[in-house]
Amino acid sequence: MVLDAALLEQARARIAAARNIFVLTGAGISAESGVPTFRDALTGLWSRFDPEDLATEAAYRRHPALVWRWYEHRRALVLATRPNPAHYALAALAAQKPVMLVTQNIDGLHQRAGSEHVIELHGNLFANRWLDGCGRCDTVPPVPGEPPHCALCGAMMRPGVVWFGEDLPRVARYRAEHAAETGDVCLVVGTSGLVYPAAALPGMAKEHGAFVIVVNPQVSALDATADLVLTAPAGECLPLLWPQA
Ligand code: BV8
Repeated sequence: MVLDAALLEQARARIAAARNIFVLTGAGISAESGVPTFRDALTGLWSRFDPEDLATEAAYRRHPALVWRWYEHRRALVLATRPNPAHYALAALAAQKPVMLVTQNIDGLHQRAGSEHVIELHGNLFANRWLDGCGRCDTVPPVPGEPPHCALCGAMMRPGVVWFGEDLPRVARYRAEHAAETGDVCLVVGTSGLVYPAAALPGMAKEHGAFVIVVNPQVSALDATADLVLTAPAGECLPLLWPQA
């Protein structure tokens, strides 16, 4: 992928001059780690489903084992991968200037690359919680491939992620909106810009005066909001945008 030198230089200058950078990442930043993007995540058993039909509470109540195994499959996938140069570059940037890192991803790769204070808008693949729990839930020994159940009330454990139709965690949403309102540069990396309310954040940043840079090898719904689009994979591009440790 040949990056336009003038655009690269313009992006470097904007980032170097920035006081406070708001970064929004999506599934594309983990693609070079081998984690399928959200819209590519449905393989094998789940290939006949649309993610928006599987990542819902209704689907989980209807087919708990199918949905639970999809998350178990994705947990195993993520555990077998490593952060890529894009994740590490963002961790290096945060050592040079204030970075507010907001991610739509649930894979935890930013944290494994050394980023702290990651704002996880859609939860985390490794944080389960109870569905209709009694408040004192404790698990019976889990059956592989089946969601664990509470020994006291029989409630089912569920993935600690935000499903479609569910509100975002209040604190994460507040912190993400604050980042959009205060960042003087908004760096959007690896997202199709199709899932709301996360996709509204770069527009909010622009309304508050931020310079918006999009990094994506494909066109995205956020290109129209961007002041500058770098058409490149994140792992190749981000390490070129600021000094690495
Ligand atoms: C809610 C966790 C309301 C689960 C996910 C307007 C306003 C508000 C809501 C809506 C709205 N319009 C519609 C809605 C409803 C819905 C929605 O947005 N639907 C879409 C499909 C139209 N939103 C919701 O339901 C949200 N909740 O609004 O609740 C509410 C309010 C009060 C009270 C009750 C309810 C919840 C949305 C969260 C859903 N959960 N994930 C799981 O993962 O299993 S979303 C899921 O999509 C992932 O988190 C993923 O990250 C996210 C977004 O997708 P992307 O990250 O962009 O990934 P995608 O595959 O699409 O694109 C990858 C990109 O990477 C591509 O552009 C590709 O070109 C690029 N790429 C590839 N390789 C690279 C690369 N880029 C860089 N480098 C590379 N190498």
